[in-house]
Amino acid sequence: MYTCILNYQSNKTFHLKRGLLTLPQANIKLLNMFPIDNIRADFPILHQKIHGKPLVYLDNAATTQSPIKVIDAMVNYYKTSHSNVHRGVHSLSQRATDAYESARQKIQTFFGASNSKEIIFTSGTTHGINIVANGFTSLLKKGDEVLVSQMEHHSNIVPLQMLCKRTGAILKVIPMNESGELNYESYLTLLSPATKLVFINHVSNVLGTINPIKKIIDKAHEVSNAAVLIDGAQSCPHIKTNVMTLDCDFYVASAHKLYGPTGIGFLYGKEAWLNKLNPSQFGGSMIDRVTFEETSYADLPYKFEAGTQNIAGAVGFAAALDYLQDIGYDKIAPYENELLVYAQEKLLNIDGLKIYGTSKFKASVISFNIGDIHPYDLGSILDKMGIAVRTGHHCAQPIIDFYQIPGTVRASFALYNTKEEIDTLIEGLLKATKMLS
Ligand code: C6P
Repeated sequence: MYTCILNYQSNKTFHLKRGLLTLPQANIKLLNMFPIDNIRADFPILHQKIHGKPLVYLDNAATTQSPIKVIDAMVNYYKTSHSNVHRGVHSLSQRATDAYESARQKIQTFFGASNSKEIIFTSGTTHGINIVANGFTSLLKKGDEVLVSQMEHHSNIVPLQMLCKRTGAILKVIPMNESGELNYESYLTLLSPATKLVFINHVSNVLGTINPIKKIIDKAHEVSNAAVLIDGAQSCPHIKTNVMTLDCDFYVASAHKLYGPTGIGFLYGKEAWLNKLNPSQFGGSMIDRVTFEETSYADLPYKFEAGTQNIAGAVGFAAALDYLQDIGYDKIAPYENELLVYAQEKLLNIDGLKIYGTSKFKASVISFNIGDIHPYDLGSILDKMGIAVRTGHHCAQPIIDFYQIPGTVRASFALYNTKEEIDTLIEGLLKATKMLS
């Protein structure tokens, strides 16, 4: 039986047979060449024991670990260049400013934005989404419509819900099916000239589904010229993204899902849209001129960067992008896909195990339950075996309600995971199931 698992932005599809990728010869070579031992050596945190057992870290959709190059870049910044940016004439401040602004440029080129003004530093995906949702307060009126998908993270649902409360706009939900795929036909029915905003994730953090975002963006533009925000939190570690090719209006992501530090991310917005949005955080750095009567805002991108930013985080973020670039998505994606297929096959051999999210196009995220065992119990026992998975609703309660379950166990794979670790997970699950049944 063949399954198509990967859907790149280029619409490339790899066919899989019994866990073996039937790739062109060149790509098979890439798989064989994947330098997993060297890569694992780059991540100091992986080489430790938890409860006396070697750590098996399978919670990468929550946070990825950082390679030593990222850690060193931040330590080096603090040792040699730490200061505040855009404020001082002194050398350290200039060094810090250079590091901060060159991180912005790195993000711009990595994600294919046309101008570094379109890259706003944020504390992460959630912050970026809030900037956009708050900014639309003055642009929406009663009766306008905003769309969100049923498989969205709370970070998308809640800011939009609040925006609707403030403006009288109506929140509409694009439904999904049992396999965890968006119902594209329903999306087309929901789209109308009243649609002003569409918020959608590229990859679901619970189901792993890769959504057809290019089609979604193009249709939104065609029908109503609605602005589309793509939540790239879960896709950017697996899928190379170019915001200009996608033609999305906004794109958000977090560095900590990309082997970078926590507390830093970015919002990409088309310049014309960012110019229309009002900022929602006010203070130093984001102003042009202040009197007691009136304040005018700074130009992009600073209008949205009030107060002192996470400068060391920006440095770490840039180093993480360098790290990813050095390895290359062309190697990472097939390797992670191989892990996904291997894990799915092994998991499905466990009696009573059900996978939630069986879309044709998936990233390396697997949510599952075993019989009636509570996911929290499974996760706690796995932890005692050194295996880190996430359990619960994963900040996407509507998905959990859809399946009428208490939550799921979620294993999510990164470029440093191995098939041996998946074997350890399977052994752990078999033991835990015996203990709990
Ligand atoms: N999902 C997970 O374990 P922040 O926290 O701002 O960096 O990212 C929020 C967020 C937004 N969208 C999606 C699709 C996400 O997956 C996340 C974070 C983590 O699944 C923590 S809940």
